[in-house]
Amino acid sequence: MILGPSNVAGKIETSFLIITAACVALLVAVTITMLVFIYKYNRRRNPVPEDIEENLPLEVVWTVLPTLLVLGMFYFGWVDFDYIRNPPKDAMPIDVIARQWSWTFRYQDGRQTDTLRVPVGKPVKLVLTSEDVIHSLFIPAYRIKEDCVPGLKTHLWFNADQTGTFDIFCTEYCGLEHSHMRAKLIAMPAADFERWYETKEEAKRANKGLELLTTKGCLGCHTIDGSPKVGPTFKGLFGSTVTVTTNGKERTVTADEEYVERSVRNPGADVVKGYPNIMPRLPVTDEELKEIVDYLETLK
Ligand SMILES: [Cu+2]
Repeated sequence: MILGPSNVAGKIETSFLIITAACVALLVAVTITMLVFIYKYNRRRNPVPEDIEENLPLEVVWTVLPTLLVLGMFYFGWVDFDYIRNPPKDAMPIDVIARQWSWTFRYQDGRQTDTLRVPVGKPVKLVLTSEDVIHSLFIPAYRIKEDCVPGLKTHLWFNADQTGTFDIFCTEYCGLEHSHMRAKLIAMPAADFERWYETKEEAKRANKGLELLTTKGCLGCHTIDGSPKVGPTFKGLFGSTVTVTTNGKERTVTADEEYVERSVRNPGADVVKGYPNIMPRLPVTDEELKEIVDYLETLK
């Protein structure tokens, strides 16, 4: 069996190899037979064709052999499918929430992150859902993917075998910024993971605003370092003068608390010049909004 960065990767790789090998063997056998027949039975060498009727042993062979071959392929596929679909009982559950166009990972203690951190050597069960349209979580290195459907809970599981950082993609075309809907999976040594899991709580309290921008997915489209992304950067935004289009008319406004609230609650009302009107409406409580404004103020 081949070894991969996760338990599932190795299994998929192995059955893929077996099936590919069977297909290549068949291709070679059929091609050779074809060439032999072309040579042996062409019109020059064999001017009068023979009429062959029935050949029981041959018919049995070409019925039984392919059937066994196909059943064998099915067997390898089925065994792995069964394994991949059924997470072990002790798997650590992590909720995955997809939205246009970012990912949120929610752990059992309620913490939310935009990066999926998992311990090596422990089974992890991802419970997937979406807040808007259909997305699909794809971890290429682990050879697993599953749709995230609004109103539905789907799942995936894996056991990270090696430490490392791996890509997470959305693999369902979900709108304009689909190709930017990426995240990272970090497989950490179990002890490091425990440490992170214990200490993160304090950091979260210290920087609630940033945490909210991360978990609500704002940073999927906006940055805090001054570089423009899909939407304008947050750096230096608060208190600045912004040119926006309101009801089709261009005007300038000061980015104050009211402006931020309007932008979050009613994203289409003021559209910043030079950016498309594509921001989704995000559910944010008054308290959360206050935290976000407080944080934006520190980026002045
Ligand atoms: Cu998506």
